[in-house]
Amino acid sequence: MNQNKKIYDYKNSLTYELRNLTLCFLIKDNQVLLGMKKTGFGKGKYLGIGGKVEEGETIEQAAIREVQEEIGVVVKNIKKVGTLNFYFPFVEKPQKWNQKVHIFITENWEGEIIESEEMKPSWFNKKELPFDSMWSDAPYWTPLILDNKKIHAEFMFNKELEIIENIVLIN
Ligand code: 6U4
Repeated sequence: MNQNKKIYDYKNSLTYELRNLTLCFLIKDNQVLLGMKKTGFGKGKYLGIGGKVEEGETIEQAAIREVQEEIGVVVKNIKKVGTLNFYFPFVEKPQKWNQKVHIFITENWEGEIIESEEMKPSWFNKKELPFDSMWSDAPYWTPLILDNKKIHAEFMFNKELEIIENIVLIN
């Protein structure tokens, strides 16, 4: 495919729905909880807490389940604050990589935050995020959702997994 092909053309050429994943950010005053992913996709990076939506569950149920599995707490009153579409047209089997991530935030949870086999959680000041250790798209949208904005963003990556095009909409 032509490297100059735009997100818009590419997404309209897809013949399948994007896979749904979740990301949840726990907020305490001016701090946000990120997890260092210890396994799988994105190992070694800091990100919100989440994972794949399983068959038979809603996206919100998946968000709650993933937080419980990964850091041991039950989140309450989660608020949907955005969606991210990620496109990887230049990798082998893009259908395995292309995905839609649903973002939630919350200030309420029950239980004690713990480290699991999948995640090592840490608190960060909202204004001092570890972008060098996060996904390259994180600086485009994380500060917005932490500033209470609702967003939709789309990112297209090249073969080296660098961003080659992005769209960030604030609702
Ligand atoms: P398993 O079931 O073990 O294969 P795993 O590979 O551990 O799953 P997965 O797919 O459950 O990971 O979750 C990936 C997580 O990474 C989701 O919460 C969504 C998040 N994520 C994916 N791409 C991202 C990106 N570009 N920027 C970001 N988070 C991303 O900040």
